[in-house]
Amino acid sequence: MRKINWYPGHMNKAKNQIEEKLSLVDVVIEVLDARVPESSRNPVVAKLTDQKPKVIVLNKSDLADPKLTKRWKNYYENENTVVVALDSKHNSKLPELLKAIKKASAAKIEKLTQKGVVNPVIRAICVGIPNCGKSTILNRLVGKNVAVVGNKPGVTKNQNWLKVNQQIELLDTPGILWPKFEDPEVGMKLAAIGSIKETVFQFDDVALFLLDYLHSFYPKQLDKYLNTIDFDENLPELLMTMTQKFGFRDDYDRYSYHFIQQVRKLKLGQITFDYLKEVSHDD
Ligand SMILES: Nc1nc2c(ncn2[C@@H]2O[C@H](COP(=O)(O)OP(=O)(O)O)[C@@H](O)[C@H]2O)c(=O)[nH]1
Ligand SMILES: [Mg+2]
Repeated sequence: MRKINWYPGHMNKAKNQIEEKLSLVDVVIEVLDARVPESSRNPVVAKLTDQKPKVIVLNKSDLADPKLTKRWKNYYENENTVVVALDSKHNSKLPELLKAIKKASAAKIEKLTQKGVVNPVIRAICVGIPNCGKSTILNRLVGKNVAVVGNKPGVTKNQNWLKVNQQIELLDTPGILWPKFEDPEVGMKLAAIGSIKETVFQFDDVALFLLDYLHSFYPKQLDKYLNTIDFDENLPELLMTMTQKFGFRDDYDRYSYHFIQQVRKLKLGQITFDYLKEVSHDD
């Protein structure tokens, strides 16, 4: 598998920036793409935020396989982590997320209340890789409350906080992270879902990856899409046949691009690209 080099450099700088921001917040909202929860997760941030109450958002769940989303939710949930699946594009309010933030910060609120703080405010930040939906979520949460709460003396320099409601404030700039670099398959998956620039990968590489993945995990959907075309173990041959049968003559590259688009547009159904077998907390 050819390796995709999608976000060169700046890794350490980003890590330091995130670390700095994390020190300012009570709760971390880690946004993942529900179609690729593990592949859109940054292992460094998972570690950096280990000790913080956390909300994991499985965003774009409207595009993901609901069965798998349930499994991933179950997989990530623990006493420090509340997980919610969201479609933040088509919902103007995100009450489940507010509830999750409250739940994750319950201990902190309790502590502040015991200290005598009258209306404790919880501070949160959205973090995640580019394109996972951080800005969309931030806008949904803040809604019309775009008022900048302003700098808090002693807490932060040059950081603006946005008011979500009486109890929650959100850092106005999300933390941007990088996905795993080492694993070429992660690159293929992120290319498949449209999260990395189209200039850094070959369409046929990604189309072939998709055929292989769909054949293994979503054979029925693939068969239905192939219609009268018989599946061919020789995937480049199959892709060529598809190119011709679907009216793209011998334009393998253009059809590859079209096929990727079809998958993104759910023409093969809701697909999750990080597969997870049934899990239970007793395992
Ligand atoms: N289908 C779907 N699209 C979403 C969802 N959330 C965000 N998007 C889209 O994903 C793209 C990237 O979102 P954005 O908020 O800019 O991501 P950011 O780079 O993390 O800030 C935009 O086109 C959004 O409309 C979602 O839950 N479902
Ligand atoms: Mg953004």
